[in-house]
Parts: sequence; C-alpha cells; structure tokens
Amino acid sequence: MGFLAGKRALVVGVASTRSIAWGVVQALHREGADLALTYQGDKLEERVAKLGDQVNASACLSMDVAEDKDIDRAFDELRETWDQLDIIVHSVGFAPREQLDGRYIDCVTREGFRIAHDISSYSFPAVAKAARPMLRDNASLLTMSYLGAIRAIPNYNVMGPAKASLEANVRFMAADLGRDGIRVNGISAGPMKTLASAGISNFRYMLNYVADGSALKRNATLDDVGNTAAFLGSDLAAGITGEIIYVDCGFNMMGMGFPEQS
Ligand code: NAD
Ligand code: 0WE
Repeated sequence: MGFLAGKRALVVGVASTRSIAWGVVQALHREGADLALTYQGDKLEERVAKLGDQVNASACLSMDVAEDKDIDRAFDELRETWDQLDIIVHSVGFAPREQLDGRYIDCVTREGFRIAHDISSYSFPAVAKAARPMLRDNASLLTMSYLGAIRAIPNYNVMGPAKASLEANVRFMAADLGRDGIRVNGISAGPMKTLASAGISNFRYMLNYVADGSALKRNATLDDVGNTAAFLGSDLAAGITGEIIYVDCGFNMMGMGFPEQS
C-alpha cells in the first residue's frame, strides 16, 4: 500500500504530460492518493480529462486562478465529489511573454508586474482561502518555486520578484495555518522542459549550464519533483512546514565548479 493511501489530493496546473503538475500527479497516484485535477480554461479540458482518466481522477475541473469567482465555483463543484481535502498542489505561474525576454528594467511594466504577482503568487493563498473549509486538520499545501526567487537569472525578470513573493507566502501561510495543523511548503525545482519554458531564449544553454554546475551533474526530472511532492504531502513530512525544498540536483548550493570533476 502506498504512503498516500486514503489521502485526497487536488492538483492545480496540469496542462500537458510535460507539466511539473503531471509529474506530481503520477507520484501521488502511485502512492495511492485519490486525485482531482484542475486546468485553466476550456481549451485544455479535453487533454486534461484524458490525463485524469489515466490516474482514475475523481474530478477534473476548470479553474482560472485570476478570478475569485472561478476559484469559488471550482471548489463548489469539487464539494459535490469530496467533502474534505488532504493535499493541495499549486503548480501555476505566469507573466506576459514580453516580460521574459530582455533586460529587466526595459521589460518590466506596472501591468506585467501586477499580472505576474497575481497569477504566480496571490493565487496560492487565494486557493488556500477558498479551500479552507474543506481542509483536513493535517492537510498539506504545496507550491512550485524557482531559484529566480533568490538569485538574479537572465530573462526571468519579473518572475523573480513574483517567486520571492510566493516563497514569502509559503512562510506566512505556514505560520497562520500551523495552529490548525496544516502544513505549507514549496519546492524550488531546477529548470526543466515544459510548456512554460518552451520558447524561452537560450533555455537549452541554461539546462546544460545547470546540469554541469550541479553536484549530481544532471537536470532534475518530473519524477524527482513528483516524489518530493508526494513526500511533502504525506505524514512522513509531518514536522516540515514553511520550508522551500530544493529539487535541483544540488545546483543552488554550489559555490563554483570543481575543475577536476568535469
Ligand atoms: P506548465 O506550463 O506545464 O504549467 C503552468 C501551469 O499554469 C499551466 O497548467 C497553466 O495552465 C497554469 N496557469 C497559468 N495561468 C493560469 C490561470 N490564470 N489559472 C489557472 N492556471 C493557470 O509549466 P511548468 O513548468 O510545469 O510550471 C508549473 C510551475 O512550476 C510554475 O509555478 C513554474 O513557475 C514552476 N517551475 C517551473 C520550472 C521549469 O523549469 N519548468 C522550474 C521551477 C519551477
Ligand atoms: O517559472 C518558470 C516559467 C515562468 C513563465 C514562463 C512563461 C512562458 C510563456 C511564466 N510566464 C510565462 N508566460 C508565457 O507567455 N520557470 C522556472 C521556467 C523558466 O522560465 C524562464 C526561465 C526558466 C527556468 C524564463 C526566463 C529564464 C529562465
């Protein structure tokens, strides 16, 4: 029996089989969790419904995190299937495309900043707020961050401040919900090829640079992230809250390359 048997998990942010959320769904399914998926808008409905079938998902719902009303509607629909929830995985990030190509001060605008922070950071507490009445008293909430939260990375631009805000949300949510036994954590994943990274300038260079500079000399995989998400969602992680766990094959902690190793 898997270590998530009997747990009900909602995963927000599956768009394709390359999505980090899909890696998470597969690991949660393998460990015996019951799953509900949400996707953004009708365009993704058919594709995500098929993915949901692959893991016997109990529900597959549309939810646009930009709209409070849509978040509330999705949870109203979810309540028709489940009365309680053990795990929420938030795997959503967005900034307008033109924010992510060029020098930061050239690219950043008030509206680009607002959208990046709204969709990539505020949506996490927004989802937690709507889910609050359904959350079991040992529930685990999880979000996906990136090294750009704490380091300047070329072209990541306004997503860096947005991820810094998301990581602060992890700490403030953990402090607030801790009295109710609810844990809140983040995974900071190494770069990986997904829809969100497709079309980013020099992404292939970045993957190679990070693999070469990492302790494990490779890029992190969807399975690496999915397995850590399954652990953090489970009672095995009962003492961990407010943390950002790096699943980056040991890139962030390296001071410099070790010449004799490459
Ligand atoms: P992805 O494109 O597969 O996932 C992003 C998801 O966000 C999609 O499912 C998209 O539909 C959803 N989304 C965007 N706006 C939305 C909205 N308004 N309402 C609802 N959903 C919305 O790409 P991914 O790489 O799997 O990204 C998932 C998360 O992982 C993001 O937070 C991203 O920042 C983070 N992350 C990605 C990498 C990477 O290299 N790919 C590394 C570290 C962290
Ligand atoms: O968080 C991310 C993805 C962020 C992202 C990507 C897009 C592309 C398409 C947010 N919004 C959009 N909007 C779009 O229209 N990552 C961690 C992956 C990523 O994206 C980068 C990276 C890395 C790594 C962008 C520039 C530099 C590095």
